[in-house]
Amino acid sequence: MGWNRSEEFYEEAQKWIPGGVNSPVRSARAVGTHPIFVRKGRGCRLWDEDGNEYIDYVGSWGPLILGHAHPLVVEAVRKAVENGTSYGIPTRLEIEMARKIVEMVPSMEMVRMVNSGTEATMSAVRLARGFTGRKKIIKFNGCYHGHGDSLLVQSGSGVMTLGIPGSPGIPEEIVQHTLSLPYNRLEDLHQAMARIGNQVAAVIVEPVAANMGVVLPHADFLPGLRKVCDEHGALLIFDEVITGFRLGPGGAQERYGIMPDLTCLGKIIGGGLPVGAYGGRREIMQKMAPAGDVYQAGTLSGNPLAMSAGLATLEVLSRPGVYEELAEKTAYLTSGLEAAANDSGVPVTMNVLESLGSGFFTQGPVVDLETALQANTRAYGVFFREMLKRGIYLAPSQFEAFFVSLAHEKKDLDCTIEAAGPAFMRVREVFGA
Ligand code: HOZ
Repeated sequence: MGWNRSEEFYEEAQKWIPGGVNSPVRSARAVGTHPIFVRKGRGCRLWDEDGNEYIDYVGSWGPLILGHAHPLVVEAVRKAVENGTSYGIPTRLEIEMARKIVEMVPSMEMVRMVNSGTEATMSAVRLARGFTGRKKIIKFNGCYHGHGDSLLVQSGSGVMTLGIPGSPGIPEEIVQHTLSLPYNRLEDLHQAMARIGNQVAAVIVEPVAANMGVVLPHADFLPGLRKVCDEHGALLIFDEVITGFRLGPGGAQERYGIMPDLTCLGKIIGGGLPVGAYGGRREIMQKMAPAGDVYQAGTLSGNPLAMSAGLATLEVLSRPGVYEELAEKTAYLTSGLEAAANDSGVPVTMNVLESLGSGFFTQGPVVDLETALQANTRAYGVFFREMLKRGIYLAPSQFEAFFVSLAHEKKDLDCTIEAAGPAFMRVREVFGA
């Protein structure tokens, strides 16, 4: 397998685009190589500019739960584009999308469409502040809620991968209102709330963290958040940009039976087109302009192509049995990978839920940022490169998730498990057991 063309494109890209990529997580620096440049995707497969073929476990970082270029999504977008790409005037597609989301996500009574997950979380935070009249926000270390100023504190995803603690350019006056606490540790939250509870507008959390690798909530964590928010009059915001429609039709909130006040969505609801959404209790959402006085806007919000792709995706996800199929496929893959890791003697901790997972190169357990950071990132880098050579495309960072789609078939999963054997062995040769 050669990557001459990708190398050339990467060199060229760096002349015109900072770091050669339009989002830091796409850089493969953390895994000791350069990005591949993609030419096309179909089903669970990708082809790069050198003609190499890969089984893809990134799926555009989560949206492609049906796989690349699903025929129903392609058809829906094709039909929509023939009527124009954007109007900046309401369409009935937006009502259909809002109705569908409200039907599927238990806590959401109203929803506002935006263009990215970052926009969704930024807007939800503004709304929480506007609704409560308070300034402070509590988040959790290793959770990533996009790159809005208030939330880029002790963040996961690219910030964690690159080892950037915060970011220059964000004024101290803004982040002084954000407190970041350890994930899964309710005692710390209780202590903080005892001090500043009456100033806290919202507690925002990834109900299943997926931006420090995948970290599952302890049984008492989400109920504890709900309780403490109620006690102190703060809103609870679930960032379900990754988990929404991924862990089941109603996301993490349905799975764990905890109703947040506001929910942020993105990724899957756009079927691979740029999208985000936030919504929740009617009483809170009615604060948004023009119904209320909290302002947020967007030229392309509710874009007809994104709505069409998203609706086609949600239609498929409403069919009986799809989540069972996704879970079965993922369980099959996970047990195969675990067996391959065990055979090689390399310690790997698999944190997996439904079709979302991570394999940490550490003995584990991985329950928060501190334990995630125990992972041997250089070992992951070796594993990533060995898998890439064998035609398996994983996230180019230890601290991201893998995503299984409906398009992954048993033969693809078998191929992946087969590739993992020698890849783990190579990790063992380099690092020992
Ligand atoms: N949120 C994703 C990473 N965990 C991908 C978005 C990005 O490009 O940062």
